[in-house]
Amino acid sequence: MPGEASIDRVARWLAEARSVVVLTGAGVSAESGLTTFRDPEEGLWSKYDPMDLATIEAFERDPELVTRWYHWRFTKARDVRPNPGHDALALLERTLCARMPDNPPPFTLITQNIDGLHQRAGSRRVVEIHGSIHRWRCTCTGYEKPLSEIRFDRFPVPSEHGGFMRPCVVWFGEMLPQEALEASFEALARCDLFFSIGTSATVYPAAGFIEVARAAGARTVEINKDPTANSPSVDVTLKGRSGAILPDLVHQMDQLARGGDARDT
Ligand code: BV8
Repeated sequence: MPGEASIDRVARWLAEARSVVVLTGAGVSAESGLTTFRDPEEGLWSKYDPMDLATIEAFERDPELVTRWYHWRFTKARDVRPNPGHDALALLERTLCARMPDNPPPFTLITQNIDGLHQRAGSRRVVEIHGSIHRWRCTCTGYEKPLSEIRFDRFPVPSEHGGFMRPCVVWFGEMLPQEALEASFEALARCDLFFSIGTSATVYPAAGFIEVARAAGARTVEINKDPTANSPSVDVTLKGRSGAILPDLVHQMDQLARGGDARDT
């Protein structure tokens, strides 16, 4: 865990902030039991690199393999639970939105994750910039269906229109959803506090969001168990597990907001 002084300093920033943007990556779901993009996969999938599978080329080359991978990732995400890091971010959203007017938006959660765990923890203001494994669409018509309506009795899954069903996720080389990009840049341009949590900051354009926030005058904080490309330039790095740091941080902010001293416990 990082030093109490660092957490207390960031808790004071949170208590003073008018508009907070949080960017999360696969590291936030790690403590729920989901492997990150750069940790080795388990078992059958250990010989594959997610960076190779998460591409339109891989799907066109071997739609069965890629469909099986996403079905395996979906079943993993379905069978795990949000962890205390997800819960703390949902509580932070509720606390800030209850305390402040909606303009500028008090809290925006931008996630690179497709697992839906933030929403299951109760987060509402979630921008899924890399899409969601819980929605699939026809490769011919683009017609979307919730995953609950997909029958995985054949791989790849045929669509009713002569194509296949694919997950509504953004593969490398594909454009991000325009609406999600616009929502992200609008929140970043107005924020005064930006968090990068559980992401290696290597995938663009998400990895560039911190610069947009900094240009808007925001203070920047990184929460990660390891150093990242962002570490040299953020204002504060809280080194450690997000599932441990976030609950403490939100608790300290709440203590301050109630007029107590951060470490009154
Ligand atoms: C695009 C969905 C237009 C699928 C994913 C500049 C601008 C724009 C694009 C590019 C550019 N330069 C290069 C590009 C192309 C490319 C890119 O960024 N490539 C990289 C490799 C250089 N970008 C794109 O293709 C994007 N498209 O911009 O279109 C375009 C296209 C081409 C060229 C120009 C423009 C689309 C990118 C989206 C790809 N889809 N996911 C799926 O999930 O299957 S990305 C994928 O990686 C996941 O979303 C994942 O979240 C994301 C990033 O990884 P992280 O989340 O950071 O996960 P990672 O494992 O890397 O790190 C985990 C971190 O957590 C680590 O630091 C670890 O230490 C930490 N951690 C672990 N446990 C914990 C923890 N921290 C705290 N607590 C813990 N307990």
